[in-house]
Amino acid sequence: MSHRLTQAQLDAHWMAYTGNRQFKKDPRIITSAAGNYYTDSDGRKIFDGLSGLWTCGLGHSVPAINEAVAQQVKTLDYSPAFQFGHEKSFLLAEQITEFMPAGLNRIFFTGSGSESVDTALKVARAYWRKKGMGTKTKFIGRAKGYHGAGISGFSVGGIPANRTLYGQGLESYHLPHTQVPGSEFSKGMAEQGKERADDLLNLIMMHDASNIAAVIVEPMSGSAGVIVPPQGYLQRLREICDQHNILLIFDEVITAFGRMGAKTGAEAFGVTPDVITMAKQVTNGVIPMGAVAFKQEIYDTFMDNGGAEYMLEIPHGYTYSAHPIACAAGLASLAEIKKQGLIERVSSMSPAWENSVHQLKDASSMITDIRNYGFAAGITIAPIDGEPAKRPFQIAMAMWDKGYYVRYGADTIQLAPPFTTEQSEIDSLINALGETIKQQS
Ligand code: PXG
Ligand code: PLP
Repeated sequence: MSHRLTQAQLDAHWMAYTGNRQFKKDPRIITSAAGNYYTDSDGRKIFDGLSGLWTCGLGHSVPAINEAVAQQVKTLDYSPAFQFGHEKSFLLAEQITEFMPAGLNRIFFTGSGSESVDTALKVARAYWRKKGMGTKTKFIGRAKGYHGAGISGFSVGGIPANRTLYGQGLESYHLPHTQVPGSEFSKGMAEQGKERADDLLNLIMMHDASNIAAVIVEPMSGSAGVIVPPQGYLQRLREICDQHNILLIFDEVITAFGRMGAKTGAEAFGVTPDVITMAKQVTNGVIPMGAVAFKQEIYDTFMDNGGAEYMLEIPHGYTYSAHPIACAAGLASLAEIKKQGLIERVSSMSPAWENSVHQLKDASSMITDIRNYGFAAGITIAPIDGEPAKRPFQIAMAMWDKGYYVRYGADTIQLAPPFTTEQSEIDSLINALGETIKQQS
């Protein structure tokens, strides 16, 4: 408790997705970060078991990114996002397309994952209208999906706690999630569950494809606790969307740029959507930035139907779209991922990661499921009656006290260490977590 904040200062900040009352009684204040570790206000070193919020795969305080940001602040701190450009946004757009599946080669910049989702959904509606199919306005999301905190994101999102307070959203319907009985403790992609994609046919029957603009799913659900797609599931969604002329959007805010041991979730799972949303890892979390990759035909539809050349093809964008400092951070971050070979590293280390996390099964009968892919894992903890979120909270707090930051959400503990993590760090993280869960039993 060596921080210097007064109660009034603590109270002044209404913190995001935080139990404010509990936090302000016992604040967890982080003072610095370097490599794979934070330092807190007591001077303790804490392993970053979630890479920030799935943001910092390169670890913290990466010299090349720091240098690029420092240079950019001194050279061009801001430049207007509308009707004027600066070179780095075009360079970064081209860099991003190198990470995207072939054909998704038109990049729109935003300030966050939530704005990326808003952008993808607005463009989907506008695209159909440009093609003379303006009735295609409804969206299909999925149970347990997370698509950010905007009105559009909570509408297509499928985590009940994120929806109950907010009344009506956009007209959206939801596919079932893919955690089917019998798939517990699957390593990587489960064999069961593909048939849940066929529920899309029921929704199409109910609403008609002429009223549906897009299906949006995370290729691997992150926030709800690392829900890996069953084998063949995403392929089936793609097939149905093609057959019914519905856009398929992959929300890759967590999965793009290496977390899956591939450039994208699309690449990892072998399915190419029409649109990919991204954020987080694009700047290694150093500066807020999001982006959306569109297949060229979508972009061309707007260009070909844009009216007079001086007119906007789409009235959409953000003050901070393609912010020069974010672009500088993005260029440095993506260059560093390539230079350090981190996607290959995650891919080659993920079998060892998988073995380590699945060893937790023996730690406690309270663990009812373990899921993994790339450098991500979700561990489901049997709930205390009526308080499903309590045990994960207690486990995460006990881990923090031991020097490990892990994420808790609903009934799960989530792990997503930096791409630079050593096997010895994985071992110590998993040992500490096993011990902690045992102690809570
Ligand atoms: N889509 C997906 C798939 C996400 O994971 C967003 C959109 C929204 O991004 P912004 O930048 O607006 O927050 C996200 C964000 C967690 C956690 O602990 C996950 C997110 C954010 C905070 C916590 O799982 N994902
Ligand atoms: N609200 C007001 C009053 C504004 O002037 C603007 C932008 O000019 C916005 C909201 C949107 O802000 P942003 O472009 O950062 O999303």
